[in-house]
Amino acid sequence: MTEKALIVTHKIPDADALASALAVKKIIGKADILVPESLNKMARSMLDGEKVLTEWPEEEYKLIVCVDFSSPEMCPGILERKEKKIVIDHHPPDREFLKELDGYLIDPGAGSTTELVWRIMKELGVEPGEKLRRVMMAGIYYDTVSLRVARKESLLALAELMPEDNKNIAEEISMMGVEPDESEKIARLKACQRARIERENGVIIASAAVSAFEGQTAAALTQVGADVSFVGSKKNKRISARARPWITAKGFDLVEHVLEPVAEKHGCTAGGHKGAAAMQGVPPEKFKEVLLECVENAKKWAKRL
Ligand SMILES: [Mn+2]
Repeated sequence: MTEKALIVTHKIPDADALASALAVKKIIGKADILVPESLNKMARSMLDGEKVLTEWPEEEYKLIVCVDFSSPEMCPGILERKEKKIVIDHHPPDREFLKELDGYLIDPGAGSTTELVWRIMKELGVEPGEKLRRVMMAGIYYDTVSLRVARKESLLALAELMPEDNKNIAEEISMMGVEPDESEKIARLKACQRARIERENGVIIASAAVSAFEGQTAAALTQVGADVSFVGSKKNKRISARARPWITAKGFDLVEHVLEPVAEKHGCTAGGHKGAAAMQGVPPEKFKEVLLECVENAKKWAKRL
């Protein structure tokens, strides 16, 4: 058994997951990072040469630290590991997974996992250094949708992390060189081109199927005008959903009102936040049907507005 800890992100890690992993490594020191499955361009630029594993190692680690996920579907292989596990996350947790854990810091009210790790760093007096500060800023920035859904806690953490170099937030973030892959940009544009657009009681609902980047493309659809969007990838067995803030401010919750009832019916799992959520494990043969049911549920809710 190695003396090291293994820090694990969810698959297809976002900036928050990567920043959290790097920050936890800074705290622990003796640790490897595992990014399950593969690295995209954004991940490579955030990691900036930092070596990470993309497959589960054979050897046993002293501890596994899961960052930015608390449901095992987000990280295939995690349940097979025998090591002690702790979780740092800001998603509503999977109750069954909690029973497997030896400890956790889960705050679904937090805007990002990065700010939870920053809380720990401050507590322990760990100085991240300028490079990691910028990485952590990016983690908070992207998980709060470029600060649009940032609450006070996220902004305070961001301000504390900001280097004293007189640059503004957009300049700091651009220094990370985080630009989406061309394939992601194309997927976003294609989703806009192919979207099925429906209107119900003043709510515009857009849905589309793509081969990948369903989360980013669902976000793109709400950016260009949809109030609620659903984008699914049959291959990834996932449907991602987004809702604009005006509609969540009226009490709409994507997980509770749309995804959970559909997921339950078809034996999938749903998770996320009221304005940004996803359904995993969608059976490919039912893909179209499930996507349609999501749209129908959103319409039902819109009718009651
Ligand atoms: Mn996150």
